[in-house]
Amino acid sequence: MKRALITGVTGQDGLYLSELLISKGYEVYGLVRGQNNPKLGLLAATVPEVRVLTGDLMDMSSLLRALHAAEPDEVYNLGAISFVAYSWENAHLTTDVTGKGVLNLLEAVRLYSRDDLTRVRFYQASSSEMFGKVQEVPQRETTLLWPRSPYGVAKVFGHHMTINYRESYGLHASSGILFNHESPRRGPEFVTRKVSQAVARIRLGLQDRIALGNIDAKRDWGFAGDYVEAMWRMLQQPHGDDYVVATGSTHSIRDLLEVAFTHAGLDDWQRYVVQDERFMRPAEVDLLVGDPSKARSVLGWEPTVSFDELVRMMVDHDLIEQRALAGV
Ligand code: GDR
Repeated sequence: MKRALITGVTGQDGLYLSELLISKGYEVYGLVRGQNNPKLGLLAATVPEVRVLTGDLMDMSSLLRALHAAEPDEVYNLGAISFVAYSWENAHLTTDVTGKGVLNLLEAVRLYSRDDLTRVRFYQASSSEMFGKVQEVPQRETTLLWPRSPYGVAKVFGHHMTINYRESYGLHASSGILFNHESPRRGPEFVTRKVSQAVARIRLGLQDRIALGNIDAKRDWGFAGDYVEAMWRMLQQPHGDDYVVATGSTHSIRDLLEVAFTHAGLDDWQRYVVQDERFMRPAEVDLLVGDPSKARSVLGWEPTVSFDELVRMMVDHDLIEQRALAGV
């Protein structure tokens, strides 16, 4: 039986990846931060098989302890401060967790593995935010990185550190450059879920308007359940490498609004949307679209959910959830 250790196990991707690995017969250990973490209940309700270990990406000795407890074959580093807008207000903390946290975990894996660095395979959750002010369209593994947020800068550090551990020590380390990936489990601070929840509430008469920032930005949005499959496939290869994981199509937030409102039976989304300066970013990433051909050819990976299907899935979920919450 293979064993895996996942950081960020209570997040959207951590939950999907845990389910995937458990369905493949893995013993899954999840690193959870802090005392009485409120997300523990969600984890226990969704994937009760996960064995919880306590630790923090900023505390290397806790990572070493977790590695000794889990004795993993595979380590997936999904833990991060992941909300881009928040990273300007908390640049140091984002750098420590999202950037230096990767180094702490890589170093803990190296120390734990001692003289046999083939013992553990490592996955780093890198991000399309690293492309920022894009230097090439579509973005691929070799595109020059130009991050536009403290979060993006921290992810670039983690990405290069992962490559450095692969090249310096021969660690089986892979970096998945994942473009935006969403689901009904997405946090409500991210734009897709913010829209799907608002649309459901407007449809049910619980809310009148939604306030957004820049609705002209374009993203390559895929389904998170598909993307964790790509993570796992990376660690099954003979060598570590870097892969773009994306759908290859891009849509604006206007497109997202159009599909979401229409699906809920509401015409003319402009009536419900107001622009609010509070949601504008100091520097925006205008256009992201990935080229997933390497993931397709090497990993045999394909996305299975289209943009429209994804948005409809999220609106359907939120209509049920909001109806239940409001008792209507
Ligand atoms: P992103 O996701 O920053 O791409 O990072 P997010 O959904 O937050 O923003 C996408 C785009 O929507 C615009 N936008 C708004 N965004 C939010 N959150 N709220 C709003 O009201 C709003 N209005 C407009 C943003 O300006 C942006 O252009 C996500 C995160 O999951 C990262 O952790 C991950 O690395 C990348 O995706 C890939």
